[in-house]
Amino acid sequence: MEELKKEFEEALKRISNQEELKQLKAAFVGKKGKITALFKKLKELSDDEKKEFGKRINELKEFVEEKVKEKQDELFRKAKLESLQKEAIDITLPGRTPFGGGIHPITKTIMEIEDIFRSMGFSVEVGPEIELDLFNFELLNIPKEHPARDMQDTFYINDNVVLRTHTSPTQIRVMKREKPPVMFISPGRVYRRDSDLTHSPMFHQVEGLLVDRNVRFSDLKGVLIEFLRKFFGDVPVRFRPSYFPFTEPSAEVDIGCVICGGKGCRVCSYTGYLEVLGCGMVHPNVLKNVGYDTDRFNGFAFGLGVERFAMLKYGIDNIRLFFENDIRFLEQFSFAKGRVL
Ligand code: 2NL
Repeated sequence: MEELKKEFEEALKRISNQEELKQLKAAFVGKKGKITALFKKLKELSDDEKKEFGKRINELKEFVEEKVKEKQDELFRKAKLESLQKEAIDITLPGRTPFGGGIHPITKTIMEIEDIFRSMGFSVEVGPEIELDLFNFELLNIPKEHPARDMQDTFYINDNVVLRTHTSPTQIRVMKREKPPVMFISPGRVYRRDSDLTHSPMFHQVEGLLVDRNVRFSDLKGVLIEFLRKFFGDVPVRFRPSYFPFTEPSAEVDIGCVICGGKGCRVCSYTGYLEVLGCGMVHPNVLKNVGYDTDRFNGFAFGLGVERFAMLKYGIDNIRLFFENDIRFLEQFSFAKGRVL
């Protein structure tokens, strides 16, 4: 037994992992173990000897089991420590900057236009994109034979319902709801059956309307020149006579080309000017159609295309970029772009 104990202690010193320990344990106290074998020899002894030897074998067995348990704990602690050291991560490394999302350039442009007009006292009104033909055309003094009403140009839901082709019907709704004076802009999506390099079937407009007593064309000029200078900076502005069914007189507004500075380039077709707005004094028929008294009230209105404003402001040369949602385009408007957190 003393030899067995020494043999066990020597073997235990050489154990370096759980597998070896398991084998060692089996070799001594397992079913076919050396100590287990001693128990089988007990029956060859007398009763007194049995008692004495039985006790000592049991003590040896308990000793071995105790040492195995200690070794097991030691091996476990060692393995745990090793894996902790091996899997350690350096938490002092700076993290990668996540993309923070951003505001779409069209939304950004609408927000900026809204801010400028709010600063001048205009409020903001929105309306439905699915509209009555009555509000989209009829009450705006657009006659039945007008080309804009053609199936070729307008998305018809049925004879009386269309996808709005401009945001003017929202202005009709507000005027029918509120007594004059009114002073607001209406931004939003509009739809036309047009799709090529420079046209998208869905695009965005901002229209403005002011109705009050004694409104003059010079009021319209003052508001639009102030707006354009706030949006584009210090640029030349010029008004040219034009025609719209819902305004009389009507004008189109040009600014000096923001791409070439007026020298002439492809964007301004070598004219030095860019057309950016349509406007005019609200046609008396439109005011009458919403129940306004044209002896006491008149007004001005204007409309602009948001995509065009955004393209000129951010130097974008293709309208499709706004609608393709290519991440490489959009991330240039992301909050976190180029910023280290
Ligand atoms: C353009 C031209 C314009 C209006 C829109 C308007 C609205 C009402 C009454 C009268 Cl309710 N006029 N809107 C007036 C003149 C021009 O837009 O070139 N838009 C992109």
